Amino acid sequence: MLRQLLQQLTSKRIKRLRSPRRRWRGLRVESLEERALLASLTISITEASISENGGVANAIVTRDSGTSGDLVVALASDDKGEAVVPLTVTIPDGQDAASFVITGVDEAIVDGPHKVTISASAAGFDPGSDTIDITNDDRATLSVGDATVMEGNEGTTTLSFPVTLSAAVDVDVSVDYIT
Ligand SMILES: [Ca+2]
Ligand SMILES: [Ca+2]
Repeated sequence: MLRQLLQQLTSKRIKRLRSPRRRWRGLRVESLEERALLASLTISITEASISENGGVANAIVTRDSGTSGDLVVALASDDKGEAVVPLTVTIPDGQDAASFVITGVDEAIVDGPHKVTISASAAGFDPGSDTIDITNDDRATLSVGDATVMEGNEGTTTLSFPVTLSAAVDVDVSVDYIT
């Protein structure tokens, strides 16, 4: 009886010892496959923000797959009305990175800072991205026009004053006034 029990226990223990090893072998294969798929691109933009009017930022795109061969990387801005980048940049053979510039796009609208995402992609690589704020350089002035009304003989009469802005504004504007 005791011998049988010991045999059962030993056999269970051997199974337990073998089973994790089998799983571990499986895990090692999966891990290597995943690692092979994880080549990726990263973008690093030096400046946190630039002006829409003449602002230029420097950026670097890096690959983590070694330095062998030219790699043509496609670049994109998610808001070409605020910032543009070259269509492509090439990481040369023997290098793991290449630099490019981001250029602000000027317009005449009074707007707040816009966050723009710059992304890099290439076949066989996970894409990379970074963001930059494009700041506004436009101003608008308020003006209040004249109003006239006949005074009448009694009661109250409404006077309407036109309030205008000298330039287009991309945000709501509230105006305080006193009479
Ligand atoms: Ca402007
Ligand atoms: Ca603007």
